[in-house]
Amino acid sequence: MRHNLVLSLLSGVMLIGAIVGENACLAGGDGFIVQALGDRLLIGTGDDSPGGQQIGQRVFGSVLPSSGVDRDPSFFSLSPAPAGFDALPIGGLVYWDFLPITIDGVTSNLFHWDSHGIVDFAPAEVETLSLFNVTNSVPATIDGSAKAIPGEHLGTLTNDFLSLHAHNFWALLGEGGDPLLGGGAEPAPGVYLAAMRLRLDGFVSTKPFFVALATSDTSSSSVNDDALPWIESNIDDLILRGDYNFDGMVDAADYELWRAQYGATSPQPVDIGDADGNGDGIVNLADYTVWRDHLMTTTATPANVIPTPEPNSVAVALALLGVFAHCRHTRLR
Ligand SMILES: [Ca+2]
Ligand SMILES: [Ca+2]
Repeated sequence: MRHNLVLSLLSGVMLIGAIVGENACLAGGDGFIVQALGDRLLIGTGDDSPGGQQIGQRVFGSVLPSSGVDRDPSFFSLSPAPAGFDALPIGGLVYWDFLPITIDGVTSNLFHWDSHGIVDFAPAEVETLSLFNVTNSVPATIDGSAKAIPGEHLGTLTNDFLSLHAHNFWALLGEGGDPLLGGGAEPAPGVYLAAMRLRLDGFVSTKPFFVALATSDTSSSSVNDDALPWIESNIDDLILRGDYNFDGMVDAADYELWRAQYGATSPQPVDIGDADGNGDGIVNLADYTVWRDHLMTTTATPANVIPTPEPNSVAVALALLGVFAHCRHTRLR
């Protein structure tokens, strides 16, 4: 059944739908807007009407159709940009990544809440959530594991008013489902939570943003009145800070990655890891501080060996100060 649905939907992919929507943070047809502010990408929600954007908004919810397959929420960018923001460069390729979320010490790239009682997200056990690439032919899929999943090519920026207009398909599938072939069991009812970021060469990636997609039998009030406020209230704690290799632990391996990436500028490939812990676009001393401050504060596997950073780590960091200053100078020219 889903196979046919996917194919029929794919055949209609060239149809350009209007971006219509309700308020940000509400289930509905709003899209994700991405704009720049200087060298940073910012994510938001809204539509393409004058003043219809809430840039900086990072939480979005939507109820999926019964097929579990939908080409909304979409992604778009405006040129000229909304007041106070910048347009993105024509020809630029926008990518996404799925990031792991940590809740109550458990890390997973896809959480589920059955929408009953208090909000209580737990890792999805058998379900998968996919988002397809620009041609709707290649999916990136999260399955509840504690991994970052590199996304695909979301879209290319054009010189249109809608300089990015991507209606890539989402597919929420139950056990045995295949994003390309469909099938499988129905996913457990409720709300599914994923974290993403968008990246574009030459720009600092967006801050993580959170997508709550609910099965069709979930009430919109469970999404709007329960799940989204819960996500908003926990937004700064859902991504484990200092976990540069995205394995759910803040340990010596993250320090090693920080060392290896020192001086690198965003965006870093998520499949290798990204040590820009403070999100300023360069892997620098401030990111060492982030790592140190969050070292083992939360772990998915507390029994793991307590990390033992090299005794000279601080000295190494301080020794790099000279390099740091040079990088800053070079970067600002
Ligand atoms: Ca780690
Ligand atoms: Ca940094």
